[in-house]
Amino acid sequence: MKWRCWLLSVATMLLLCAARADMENLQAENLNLLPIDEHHKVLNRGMKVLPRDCYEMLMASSGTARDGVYLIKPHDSPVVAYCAMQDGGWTVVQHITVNSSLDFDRTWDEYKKGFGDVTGDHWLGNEYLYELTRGPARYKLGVKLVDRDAVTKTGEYDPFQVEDESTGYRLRLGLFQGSAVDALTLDTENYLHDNQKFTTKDRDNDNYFQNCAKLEFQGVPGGGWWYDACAGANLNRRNVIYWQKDCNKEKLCKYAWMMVRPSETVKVIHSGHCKNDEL
Ligand SMILES: [Ca+2]
Repeated sequence: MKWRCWLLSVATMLLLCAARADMENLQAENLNLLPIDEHHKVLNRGMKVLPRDCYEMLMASSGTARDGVYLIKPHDSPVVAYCAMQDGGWTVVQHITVNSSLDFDRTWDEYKKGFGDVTGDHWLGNEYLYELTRGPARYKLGVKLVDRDAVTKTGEYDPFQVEDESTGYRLRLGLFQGSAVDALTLDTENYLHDNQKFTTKDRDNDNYFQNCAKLEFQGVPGGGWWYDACAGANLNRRNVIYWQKDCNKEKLCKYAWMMVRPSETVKVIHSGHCKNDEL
């Protein structure tokens, strides 16, 4: 009996040590975006040369990588991020659920380094948006909106760049295409988000006489965004996901995602047996 107890405790200790060593191996600059009990969810832990983004990870896996949390290395430091692999290797940089328990009313530094949980509602961080989109590869922004009837609309801006902190993480957007209506580069509401600096409750870079990030709707402030004076779209207001015509006070949306991917990606064409008249 004593032996059995001893063996059991040794086995337990070994297991604990192994688990701890495993945890210690997980190094990422933004581990605050992944609770410790979710560290096991990182799908490419132990990978020697980390991919720059989710698309590179998908390519490294010959297209077999599944959706989930990965370590990527957009610049000098590893970062945890959620990869939407089934949609083509997108690196998710924002996700919000309407009336989320996650507070999006945050400071400049919180928006800089990110907050939330990469497996759920979160903002990956302006610094990582800058690192991902700084080049040399050109990037595009994907937006996915799901309304309360589960109708999904999408849009892409190509190219997409967030400039560095000294410019106020200025937003640069190219041409739009998608099933949603462009709400960032059109000024139909007299608000133009393209080329704006980022504004938070403690750093007012917008074009309004007050701070747009502090303006409340039903008691909830706008949160950080590339405000004009103020918004034709804002995916960081917790109680109303706002995307001009597609998501607003009357037409409630339930979820939104923002994702990035290199823009010069080759579309895989599944070559079947084509009849001549189809060619
Ligand atoms: Ca202002």
